[in-house]
Amino acid sequence: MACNSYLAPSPEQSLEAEAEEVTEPQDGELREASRNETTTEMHSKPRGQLATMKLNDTKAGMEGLDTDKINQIIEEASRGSKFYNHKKQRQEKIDERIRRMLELKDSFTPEQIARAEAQMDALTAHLEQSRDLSRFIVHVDMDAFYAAVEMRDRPELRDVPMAVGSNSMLSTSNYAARKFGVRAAMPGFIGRKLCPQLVIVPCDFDKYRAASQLVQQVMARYDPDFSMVSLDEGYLDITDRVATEMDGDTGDQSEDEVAQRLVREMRAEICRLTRLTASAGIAANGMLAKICSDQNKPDGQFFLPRERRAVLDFLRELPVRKVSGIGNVLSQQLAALEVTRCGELLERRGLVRLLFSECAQLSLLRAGLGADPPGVGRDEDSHQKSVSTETTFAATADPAQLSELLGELCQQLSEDLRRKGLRGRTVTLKLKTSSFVVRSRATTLAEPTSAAAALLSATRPALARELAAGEPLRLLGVRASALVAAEVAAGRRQATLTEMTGRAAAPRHECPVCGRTAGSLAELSAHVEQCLDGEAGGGGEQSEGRPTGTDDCAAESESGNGGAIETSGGDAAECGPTKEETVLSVGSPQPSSCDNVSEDPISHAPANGISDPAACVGPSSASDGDRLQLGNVEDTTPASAAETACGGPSAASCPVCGRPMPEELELINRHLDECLNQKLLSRLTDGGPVGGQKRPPAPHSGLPRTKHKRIDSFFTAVKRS
Ligand code: DCP
Ligand code: MG
Repeated sequence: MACNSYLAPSPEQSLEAEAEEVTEPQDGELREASRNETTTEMHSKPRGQLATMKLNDTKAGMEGLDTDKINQIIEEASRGSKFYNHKKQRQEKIDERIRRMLELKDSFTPEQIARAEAQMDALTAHLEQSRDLSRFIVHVDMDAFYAAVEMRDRPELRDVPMAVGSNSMLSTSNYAARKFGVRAAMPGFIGRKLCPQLVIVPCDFDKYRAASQLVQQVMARYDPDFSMVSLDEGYLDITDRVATEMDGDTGDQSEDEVAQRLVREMRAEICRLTRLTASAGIAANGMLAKICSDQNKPDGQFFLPRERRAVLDFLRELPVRKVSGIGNVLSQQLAALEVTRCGELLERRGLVRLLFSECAQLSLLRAGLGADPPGVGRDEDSHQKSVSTETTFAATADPAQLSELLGELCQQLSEDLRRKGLRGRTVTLKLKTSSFVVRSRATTLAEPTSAAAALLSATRPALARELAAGEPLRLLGVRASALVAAEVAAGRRQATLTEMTGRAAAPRHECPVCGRTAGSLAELSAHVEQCLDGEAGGGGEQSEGRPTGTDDCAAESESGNGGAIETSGGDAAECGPTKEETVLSVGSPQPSSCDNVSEDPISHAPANGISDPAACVGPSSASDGDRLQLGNVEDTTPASAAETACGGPSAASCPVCGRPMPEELELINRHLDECLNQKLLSRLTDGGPVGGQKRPPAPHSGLPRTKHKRIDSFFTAVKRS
């Protein structure tokens, strides 16, 4: 589809380009590097480089680059800057966390690992049983979106490497610039070091919003219930549309061929209407469709057959970084465990079980299996806890500029809320200072609103207070949470979003200790832990989210989205989120009238060990509990992961003893425990080695075996009567 000819000129062509003048960084980022500076050694990184600064070359258009050379230039260009110092501090914390993780890993006995694997196999069997391969889910993603809009409108930019943003931060780059290693979430001054002729143009959100509206018009024709997750990407379910076509005359085209043809037509229409190209992925669920839309970028599409075998084959060699939500930090942790490909997530599932939070375990398993519920886009909407928008800019303390920006953000948030038919009662101002400290200020209103003026008056005083402190800001964001449907808000009574989307009937999970209920298994298990430790105080009943105060830490640390879900971009958070988009903050906490300062996102890891609460992967993560109704699943059929991973049938038998398994996860876990203990006992009485080399028992870290056993034994969903 040759819609425009201005994508991806060769680097040679671009050498003739004239660099546009860009304002120097206002916060003195370009300082002379300190010669004596020591950098932290990291796993699998070139010597002396900060892993957290390494180029993420998994973005489309960045294949085959000399990453070592690029990383060296990035390192040299940024050393000594605030940006670099921030990254360095962050890397030290990541290193420390990985060091502790590896220490813990070395303390596990083979039996502990075998037990953990067996538990993951049971989870695998549940996921396999609920794997839905019946839908055609499409993920549409515009190519180099902001850059493509600028190139469309300014022909002189078409054949040169260019980026959109500022000398401090780039929002995106065109494909020509990507060949030099220039990409989104990179400071412009580093981009210029990589590509001296780089042209940087400022953002023009009105234009991007207008283009997005046109894209949405086209998408609506293929699925009226499509859902956008940012200005340039959205999900559709075209299953019904394909079925309708099949009822007509499609010649000898198969369902799969019809789906692909429809997507080609949709992309052509987008192109005609916007003069911009879109890429698309078609697969059985949103997680896979999103990965697929990146496969043939720019201006291409990729179809992944809706067959289990094909999905597993596709994922086996796929870099984990390609999975939405696996960002720099999590991928460093995984790399330390020798997991760089999705297939390895299945191979090392025992360690994943022992070392990561439950939310992350499940998400990583889903990523290895490609087994997500199909309706990702809509599912997110139905769980949606907040709507937000934010933008990064060159650091400034100019009150006029900042208040104008705040006005624009409130306007955009208002439009997003109205489009979704929602109003928010809690309005949060988020900001990042020039020294990368993230703060949020939340205000709870008397009435939920979607009005720009009300959003502005809720956030303006907080901004004024910040400005009085005098420190320049580099990011502003506004979030609406405590959402209600607009009709409900306007009517007689208030309903939660859950009620509005009909999810009130979903099973609740009852704590076996105190009898309170939680909205998801993840919440329940966190609660049970506290409850058993005698820590669960009052007021936590039927909590819908994590405690106040971790939202921004999640956004800062890994995902860029509250609730630890990155639905786009992949690593917007690497340099602080710069994506000007509507973020679906699924299952994220709802700050109420609080100020939250997050200077140290990493240190917010849960008390139960190493894992990062933000380390949830892909669109599925925050609603894990809701989606994995383990206690309600009938016909439990655990299979060995070896079988699962290599495509064998799911067996309803124990992966240890081969006998038929019970149906409830609680019973499965009990069976597995007994079974593994018996195996251990019989080996001991036979005098043989117990799973290889004998190790001393794990130190009392609070994380391994007993912990999981304790949590899992309560994994029973209790239907609310
Ligand atoms: N964006 C941003 N900051 C980021 C990432 C993205 O402001 N860190 C904005 C600019 C992008 C737009 O969001 O144009 C869409 O993001 P994508 O990740 O889809 O990137 P592009 O559309 O630019 O490129 P691609 O062709 O890889 O999709
Ligand atoms: Mg895009």
